[in-house]
Amino acid sequence: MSETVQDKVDFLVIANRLPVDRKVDDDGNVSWQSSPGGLVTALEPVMQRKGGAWIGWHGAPDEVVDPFHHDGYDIHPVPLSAQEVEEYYEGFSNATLWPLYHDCVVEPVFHREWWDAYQKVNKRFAEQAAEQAAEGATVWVQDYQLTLVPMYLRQMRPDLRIGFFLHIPFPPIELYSRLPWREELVEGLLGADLVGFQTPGAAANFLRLAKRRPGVTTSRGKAHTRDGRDVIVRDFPISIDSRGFHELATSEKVQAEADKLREDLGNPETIIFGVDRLDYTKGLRQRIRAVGELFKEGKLDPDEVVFLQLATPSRERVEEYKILRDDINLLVGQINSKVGTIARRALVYRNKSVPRDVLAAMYQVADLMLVTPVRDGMNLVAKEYIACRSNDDSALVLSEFAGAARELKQAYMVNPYDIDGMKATIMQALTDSPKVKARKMRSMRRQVFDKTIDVWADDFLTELEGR
Ligand code: ADQ
Repeated sequence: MSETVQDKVDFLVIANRLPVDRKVDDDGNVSWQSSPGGLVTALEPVMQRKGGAWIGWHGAPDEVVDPFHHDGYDIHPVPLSAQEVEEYYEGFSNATLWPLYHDCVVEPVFHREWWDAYQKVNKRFAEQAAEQAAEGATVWVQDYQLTLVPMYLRQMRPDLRIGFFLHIPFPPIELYSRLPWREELVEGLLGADLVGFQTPGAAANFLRLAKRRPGVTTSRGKAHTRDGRDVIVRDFPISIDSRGFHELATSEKVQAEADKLREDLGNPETIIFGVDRLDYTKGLRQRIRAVGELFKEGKLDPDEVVFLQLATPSRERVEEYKILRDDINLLVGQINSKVGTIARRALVYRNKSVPRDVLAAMYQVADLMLVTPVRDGMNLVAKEYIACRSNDDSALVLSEFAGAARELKQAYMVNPYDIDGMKATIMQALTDSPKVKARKMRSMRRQVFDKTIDVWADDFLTELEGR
C-alpha cells in the first residue's frame, strides 16, 4: 500500500478525535501512535481493507497539522482554535448536548455563541470530507459532536453514501424539545442514508421527532424526507474486541499482574470493582454511597471485602466535572474515615487512568463488578468484564439504564436511584449460589463473544453499502 496520502478515497470515517496520539521523544521527534480505543480497533481493519481516510481533530488547539499516512490509511487532522475547543467541544458538545441526551441529570447549558461555533466546526469537518471523498464514496460520521455533518455533506456532495452512528443515548421528545436548535439537529441527521443508535428505544425517539418535520413521513425503521430519500433508522448495539480482551486477561503477564494486585489489596476474600470515566452519568455518587452504607452497617466486613474504584479524569475544564470530582473525593474520605483500619481501607479509590493490561488484571480479580450509570448509551465496561473474568463464581451488577442491559439480561439489574434496592442486589449477588452465578456468567459470555465489535462494524457497513 502506498505510503503517501491519497488524493481521493472510497471510505472515510469522521470523528471528533483522530485515532492516533502524538508522541514527542526526548530529541523532539514527533511520531503518531494508534490510540487504543474500541472504535479504532473496530475500524482499523475496515480502513486498511478499503484504503480509507480518517478525519478528526488531533488534540492540540491552535495548531495546523499536515495530513499523513498511518498504518495503512490516511489521517486528515482538522484544526480547532482554543476558542472553538471551548465553545464547540467543551461547551455545545459537552455542556449542552451531553447532559441533554443523558436525561438532563445535570442542567444543560444553552449559549448562542456555542451553537455558532458548533455549526462552524461541523461545516469544517464536512468540507474536509467533501474534498477527500471519491465519487460515490462511503462516509461514516461518529457521534454527537458532529450531528450536522450529514446534512452539510449531502448539500456539498449528494453522490456520497452517508452513515451516522450515535454512541450516546437519544432522549425522549419531552426532554429533547428544550433545545433551542432542535429542528436543525434533526435536519442534520436526516442528511444521512443510515442513522444508527445503540438501542431501539433511541431510534424510536428519533423517528418520533423526524415525523414532526414538515414534509417528512416515517414508517417502521425509516424516515422519508421531502427530497424523496429514505433514511434508515435502527439500532446497532456496539461491542468490544472480546477475544482480544480475553487473550490479554488470560496471558501470563496479566495473570502475574492480577496476583500482585490481589496481594497489594491485602488478599481480601472478595474484591468489588468499578471503573468509569469520572462523569456524572456513571452513577458514582449513588454507587459509592450504597457500598459505603453496606460497610457502615456491617453487612460488608472490611477485613474480608475491598471495594476498588477507578475513575479516569475527564472533561476537567467543564464545571460539573470539577464539582463531581470534589464530591467523590469527599464521599470516599468520609467512608474511609469511619470503616476499615489505618492499615486497610475499605474503599480504594484512584482518580486516574490505567494501561489496558492493568485494567484486564483488575477485571480478572473482581468477584463483583459494579456498573451503575444513571444513563449510558451502551457501557463497554460491562462487556469488558464479561470477556476478561474467567472465574465462574462472579457477578455483574448492572444498571437498567445502560444500553448494555438489553443484551446482558442475566446481570443483577439495579435502578441506581434506588439505593436500598441497589444494596439488596449487591448482597444478593455476593451470596447467591455458585451454580446460579455460573449460569448467568456463561449466558452473558455467549452474548459477548457472539456479538463483537467487528460484527457491529460489519452490520452497520453492510446496511449502509447495501443501499
Ligand atoms: P464512555 O462514556 O467513555 O463511552 P464506556 O462505554 O464505558 O463509556 O467506555 C469507557 C472505556 O474507557 C472503556 O473501554 C474502559 O475500559 C475505558 N476506561 C474507563 N476508565 C478507565 C481507566 N481508569 N483506565 C483505563 N481505561 C478506562 C461512550 C458512551 C458509552 C458507549 C461508548 C461506545 O458514553 O455509552 O458504550 O461510547 O459507544
